[in-house]
Amino acid sequence: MKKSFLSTIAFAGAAAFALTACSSDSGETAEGSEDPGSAGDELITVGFAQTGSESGWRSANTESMQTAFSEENGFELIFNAADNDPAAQISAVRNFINQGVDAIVLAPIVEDGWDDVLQEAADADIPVILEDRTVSASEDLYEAWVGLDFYKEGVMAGEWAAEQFGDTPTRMVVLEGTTGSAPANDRAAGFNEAIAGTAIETIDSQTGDFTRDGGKAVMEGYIANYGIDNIDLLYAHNDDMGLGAIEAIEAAGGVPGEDITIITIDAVKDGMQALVDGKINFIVECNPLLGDLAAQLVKDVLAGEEVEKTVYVEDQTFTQEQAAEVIDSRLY
Ligand code: GYE
Repeated sequence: MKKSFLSTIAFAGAAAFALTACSSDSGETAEGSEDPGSAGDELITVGFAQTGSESGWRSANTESMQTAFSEENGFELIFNAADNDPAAQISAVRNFINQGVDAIVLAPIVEDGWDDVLQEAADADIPVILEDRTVSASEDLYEAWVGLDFYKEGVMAGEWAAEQFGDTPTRMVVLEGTTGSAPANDRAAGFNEAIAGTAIETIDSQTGDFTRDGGKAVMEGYIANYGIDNIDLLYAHNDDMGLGAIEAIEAAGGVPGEDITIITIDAVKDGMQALVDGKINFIVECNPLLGDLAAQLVKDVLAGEEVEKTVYVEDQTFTQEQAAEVIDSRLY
């Protein structure tokens, strides 16, 4: 049955070359910003609407963005973190429009609900660049997106699960990311595609909101309902929820990584350490260092240059041995 995954892999692989462009579109030029960013020019004012600070991935992403959008690089950054509240994030973007920023960078918490405010930005001639997560709104309403292939991440996680458990009846619980977010939707879809036809059964799947506390609380519920002995596999949509779940398993007297096999996504430092320690069994990377690419897109769009509409950054996967080899040289 693993062979049936090949078409999925081929499809996902085709979409995931590092920095591969899927389509291109000409950027709009903001008024009065000719040749932005070169020496002697005024700073480019960028409003960045970040999701919040829910995870280690998010901390690394925020740092990458703040470093890239620095004054030395020609930017004045107005930073907003919405604490994972979609309505607050829409308000933040509306505020950026009212302030008349040169460009808006958005890491959308959820996919839906962006049509109106993105249209308002377009009406105000303020270009919008998406980083990290995607939106369901029309592509015409933003200039470009840079991020990761969440579907492929799910496929890679699911393929590993299928290899490990294949025909063996396996009871799996899932810790989903934020409901309605692109990575939660796509990581679920990719994983399910990859395990289709195996004997892996999803016995429960709930959101832990991408946080460590959320993952711990939901895992406590799973343990209370099913018992550690009746859970074989945990798929967590990010490292932090997996790390929270590890706390819950240990508190209940279980051995994470042995009693329950654990797969997570991100490959941030704490996750990689848990993998080296044998508490997590497999991690799919999700690279948070998107700042330089986002900053370049903003400069290019404001300079009226044609930019790629979709910019993918490539991810890799780690087993325990692979993690041990690279952990000291990881940047996040
Ligand atoms: O995996 C998770 C974070 O959108 C890719 O958001 C990002 C996800 C990341 O909270 O840790």
